[in-house]
Amino acid sequence: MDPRPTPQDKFSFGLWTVGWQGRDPFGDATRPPLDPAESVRRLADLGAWGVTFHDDDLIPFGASESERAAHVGRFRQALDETGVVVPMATTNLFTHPVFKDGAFTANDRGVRRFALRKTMRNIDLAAELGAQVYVAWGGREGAESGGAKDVRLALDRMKEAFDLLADHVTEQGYDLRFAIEPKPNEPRGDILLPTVGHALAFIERLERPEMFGVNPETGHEQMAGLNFPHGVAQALWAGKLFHIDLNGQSGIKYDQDLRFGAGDLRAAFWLVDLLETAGYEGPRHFDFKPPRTEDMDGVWESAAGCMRNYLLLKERAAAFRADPDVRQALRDSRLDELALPTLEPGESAADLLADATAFEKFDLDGHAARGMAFERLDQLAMDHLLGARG
Ligand SMILES: [Mn+2]
Repeated sequence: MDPRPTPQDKFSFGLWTVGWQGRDPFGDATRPPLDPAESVRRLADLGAWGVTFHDDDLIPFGASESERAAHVGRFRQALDETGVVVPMATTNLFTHPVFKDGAFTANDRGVRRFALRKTMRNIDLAAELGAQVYVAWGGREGAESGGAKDVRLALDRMKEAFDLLADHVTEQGYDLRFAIEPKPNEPRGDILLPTVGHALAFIERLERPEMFGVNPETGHEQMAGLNFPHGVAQALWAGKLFHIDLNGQSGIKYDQDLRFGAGDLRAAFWLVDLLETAGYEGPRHFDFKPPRTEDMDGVWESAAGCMRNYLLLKERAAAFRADPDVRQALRDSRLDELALPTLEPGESAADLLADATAFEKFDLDGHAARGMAFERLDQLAMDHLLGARG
């Protein structure tokens, strides 16, 4: 009952998570800056496998070439010392005032060109550091008022940007794929590609759709009132779960970025059950913010808690799946039947139309009267989640 994270668990953290100083729209920083090399060492001590970054987390915006090289060198040294890997990187296209109206979809064409250059520059660094996923979160791609953004044109510009970036990665021969991160709002009033579903549909319009997947974040889908495990399941079904951002959120409100397992614990249980049973092999990446009430001890406690909660839920989910009573309950709820194709092999529409048992002789009342036994199944899940079984 005391799981310890190891690199095999593939837990990764953004530098901006443990490094968040606690600045929010109403208050100043409550914690000192954290050196990226120190973050790498502390995360390695806790059992993390990977670390991820925005360009500006590692290299302050506007740094000279020599400063840039020094920052990257110090980071690389910490990676080499600890064996921590860089599975993913991303671009900060939201902090600097120049991005106030977005980056790839800013109305100002010069800003769009600058944003592409900034992104391409960091893609080169990401590839150099061995990243295989490049996340794109368009936090400022959106609007507060209807006339301010022509959404159809903005999507043209978004497509243009991603097509160009995919060309760049292909031409350079990088082993890198993109993961688009949806979010419904915050910081913009309404953000483009607000949910996993919007992003999946958008990807199919790109020139190289095979290079694009999604990076769903727990809290982002839950801010829209959506079922996070369902969104992730659809991404898996589409072969598009390239990366995932795990955190906690308590319902429809501002983006809380709580540690994983906090907030909607039941959704976290079903999510871990899904990832572990679906054979997802990518990083388990935590994109959370240690609350600004915490000092540095609280920050590391919070980071350790993300991994601990994942591992505890993984144990609970495995016990649930292995329980003979659960297996019976799954059959009683006819989950095995859902796995059967609705038509017989080779059966056509005409064959179905000719099958009287499917309609004319179908036992409508019998099927309507039969309960699904889902409450028994769900209570078994609750018993496992609460540690009352197995
Ligand atoms: Mn978030």
